[in-house]
Amino acid sequence: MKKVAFVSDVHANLEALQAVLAKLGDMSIYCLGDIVGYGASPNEVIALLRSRGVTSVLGNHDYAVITGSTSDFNARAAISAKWTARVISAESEEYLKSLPQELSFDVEGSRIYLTHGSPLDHLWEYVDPGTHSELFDFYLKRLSARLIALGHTHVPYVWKGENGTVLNPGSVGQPRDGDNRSSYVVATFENGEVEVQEKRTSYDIRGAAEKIREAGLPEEHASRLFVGM
Ligand SMILES: [Mn+2]
Repeated sequence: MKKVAFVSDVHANLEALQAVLAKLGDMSIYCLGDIVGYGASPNEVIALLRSRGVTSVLGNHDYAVITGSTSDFNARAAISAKWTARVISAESEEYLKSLPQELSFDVEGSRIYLTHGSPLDHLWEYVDPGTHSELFDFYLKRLSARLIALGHTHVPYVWKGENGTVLNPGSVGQPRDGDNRSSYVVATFENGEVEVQEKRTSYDIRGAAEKIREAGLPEEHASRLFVGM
């Protein structure tokens, strides 16, 4: 039996990441990208993920920071990406540049596949069960995976079909499902079966929002944390 945690969309929110990591003990942790962007603590979040040994894929906000390409972003997201590119250390930038866009590996004999957006468009495509569930069995078969974990939408779900499980752990640093607590999942692998638990934990939203305001980042990035949207 092995327990694995999936987190995503930390978005430079150190207070949220600290709260989630405190719940996970020494569990293996995988991150589905968007480590930076929106929030005010990119270097601290990268350092914490690295020191905790978290394995991550690249998200579209991480990509924007390392390439300077923000043409696909709205104005407020672009401001944050440019700010992040200015304040990020050389070491943090090297780390983001080292991240793959997809990753697969085995846990207890079950194949896991990770990417930020979708298996067909790693950085940008938004996937949710409402629009994509007919594709989920196709993804699972094509990737020979028992579990696919995706990020990007900041809305958690767990979908189970005959061929396996597709999930999104939601967002650690900027939840958008109306619940302001950090979202993540814990998957238990045993005898070829996967059981997934959706988790929430509250964190110091006030502290994270204050840092965003002090950094002069758009007010909306701070105020939305309180409502979880
Ligand atoms: Mn994101």
